[in-house]
Amino acid sequence: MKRLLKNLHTFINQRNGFFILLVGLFWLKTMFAYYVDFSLGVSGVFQHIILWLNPLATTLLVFGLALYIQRPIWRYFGLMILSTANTALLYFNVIYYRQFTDFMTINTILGYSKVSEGLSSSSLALARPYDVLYWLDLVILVVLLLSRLIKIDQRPIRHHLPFAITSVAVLLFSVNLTLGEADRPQLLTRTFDRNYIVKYLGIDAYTVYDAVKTAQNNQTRASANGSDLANVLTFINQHNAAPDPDMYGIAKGRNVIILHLESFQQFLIDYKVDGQEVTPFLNSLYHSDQTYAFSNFFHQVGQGKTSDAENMLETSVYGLPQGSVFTALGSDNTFQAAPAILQQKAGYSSAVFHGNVGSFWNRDNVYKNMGYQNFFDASYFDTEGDRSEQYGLKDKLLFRDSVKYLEQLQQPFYAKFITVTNHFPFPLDSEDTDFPLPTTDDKAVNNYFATAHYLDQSLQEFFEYLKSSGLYDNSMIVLYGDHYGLSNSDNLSLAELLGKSADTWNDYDNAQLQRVPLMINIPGQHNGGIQKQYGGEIDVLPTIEHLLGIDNTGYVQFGTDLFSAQHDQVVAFRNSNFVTPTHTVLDGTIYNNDGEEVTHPSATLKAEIKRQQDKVQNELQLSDTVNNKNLLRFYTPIGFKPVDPENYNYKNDFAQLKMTGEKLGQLSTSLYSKNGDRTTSNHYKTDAPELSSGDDDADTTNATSSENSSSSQSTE
Ligand code: GP9
Ligand code: MN
Repeated sequence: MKRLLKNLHTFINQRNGFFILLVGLFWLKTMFAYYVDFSLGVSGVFQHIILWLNPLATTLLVFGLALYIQRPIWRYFGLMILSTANTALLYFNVIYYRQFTDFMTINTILGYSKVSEGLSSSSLALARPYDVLYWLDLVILVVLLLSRLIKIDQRPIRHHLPFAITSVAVLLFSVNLTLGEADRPQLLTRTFDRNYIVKYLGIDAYTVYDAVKTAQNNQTRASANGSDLANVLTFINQHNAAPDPDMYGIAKGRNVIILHLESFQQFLIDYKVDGQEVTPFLNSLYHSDQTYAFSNFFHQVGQGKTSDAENMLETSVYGLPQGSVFTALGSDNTFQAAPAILQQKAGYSSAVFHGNVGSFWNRDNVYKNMGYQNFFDASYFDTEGDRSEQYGLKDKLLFRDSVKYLEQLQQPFYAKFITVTNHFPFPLDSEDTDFPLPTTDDKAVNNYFATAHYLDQSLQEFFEYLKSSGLYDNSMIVLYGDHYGLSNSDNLSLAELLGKSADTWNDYDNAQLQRVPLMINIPGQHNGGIQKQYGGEIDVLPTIEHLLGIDNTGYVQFGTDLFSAQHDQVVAFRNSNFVTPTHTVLDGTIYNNDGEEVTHPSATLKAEIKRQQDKVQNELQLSDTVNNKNLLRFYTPIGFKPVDPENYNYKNDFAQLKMTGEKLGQLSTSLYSKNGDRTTSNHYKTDAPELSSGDDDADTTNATSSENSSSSQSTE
């Protein structure tokens, strides 16, 4: 033992030993933070290996910089400074994470961010006794150095050593990045979640990545000038589409419930497997005369998938050509979005219900900028064990467990439910399904029908609750599929199920499969039915506004009301391809809508297609300018008040809603108040097997989790 200590002492007294000690200690602290303070959702051996590896590469790289310093005393000093700075970065992120369940961005660190409040004096309240562990090693080392128990090794460093260490670090980092990309393709291009970058690449790499992105964004924003906005406004004015007077305001004053159907494609509607309807409930809704059901409605997302769909629905502005506008720009951009518009123009309250972590797609920040008053993310639900699948709480439970929050919203409300169970590769516990699967050679294709069926059942249960609780009759329910579930390569296996052949399957077929449902259910209306006009996600907001009797002139919205006589039926895909009621144009190739390629278009057709192609390109490019240059910060439509994200804090929404209801007393319009201050949860009937297997008292868990967070809540 004594010998071991002596050896250790000798080792530390050598310059290389001291370096290795510092790197090792920092690695340990990072591991501690990963496993104790952060919840990174690490699963499987492979992800653990990446996690263990990732601090090594960057720590070697950063600490290795000190080795380039020639004078020993300064080299040691440099090492200690770098180690302290890196510990500070790690520790501040730990504190920040305890408050926001997210990592600090450069804008938060510099205090520029509008949404993510930085660390304040109240953050001290978030410190824990064991935090000493983050700093203890540095204190001990300084004492040992000052008291010369550790001596500064005066020997010069061999000149190739720093270079060798940097090279090893770069190599390690490349391995790390490759492993990360293998486990999570498009990790950096799509940037799903800050949690993911930290999980795969570590805090240091994440911070540098965020700094580079921020600098690029700031540069683009700084280049914005007057003519950018003028071009956008000219386009918007030219594309103004007046409402159909018969439809305008038919849903005025109703609650709006948006049901975001994950990965749900139109072909599922009325589709049967073994003679059994996949989505009997949605089919009945689709064919109801109380539903305006669109049969030629397309998703228009890019790499931002769900977040792009959300962005279009909320703002009628497109996503970006690469990456997600939510994660790339959403923390700081100015939005003029549905929750704020509805609140300001018609007194709506607002909420999102989603069973995944709030940081995914940067929703926790973006929603504040959009003016969402409440965001019930995974922290408000019991998501333990078999209650969750991949991206969070299973749909049946999401709907069921949201009711206690939903009933507290002041009416009219604008409430959005984002489902997740029907997500690629569509796994589902056997207890949740007995649906017969097709037997193609693609497992994802087969499973898709079971998760879609499950989603359908969850919607039926929710609708039954809406009816029995009384919410249904004064609501408008908008259901839409966010994007494809099966990719173009899966479509080759899907082809046979659609009565086609993989051999003749082509781009045209892929494009037609980008149809997703849009159904607007307005109980009590009886002139609904299947709507054949062509449209896309960009058109939903203007349509909803007009149905609610809200005038949207002057707003920067790229879509047009689907019911308007002037509605533009050219549907742009994010890659500039487009579909019209007569043609489909893919990378310049023209197809008629029977799927035949038009090899010799007439001069008139050619000119028409060119005009449409130019318009699509111009529209997408203008939308990109709005996003990239954050143009809406310079433009506020008349009668609109810019959103102040600092008004929102999603930590104790439940308690706040209850308080609002109590304060309003007789004037409270929440369902809960209308029900004589009693919950309507008992109206909810579900066959979710997760509830019978164990604890089905969602009330206890949810109440505890939200009340816990409210007590640790220190801002506002
Ligand atoms: C996760 C969910 C999925 O929260 O919305 O996003 P997607 O992978 O479909 O973009
Ligand atoms: Mn999605």
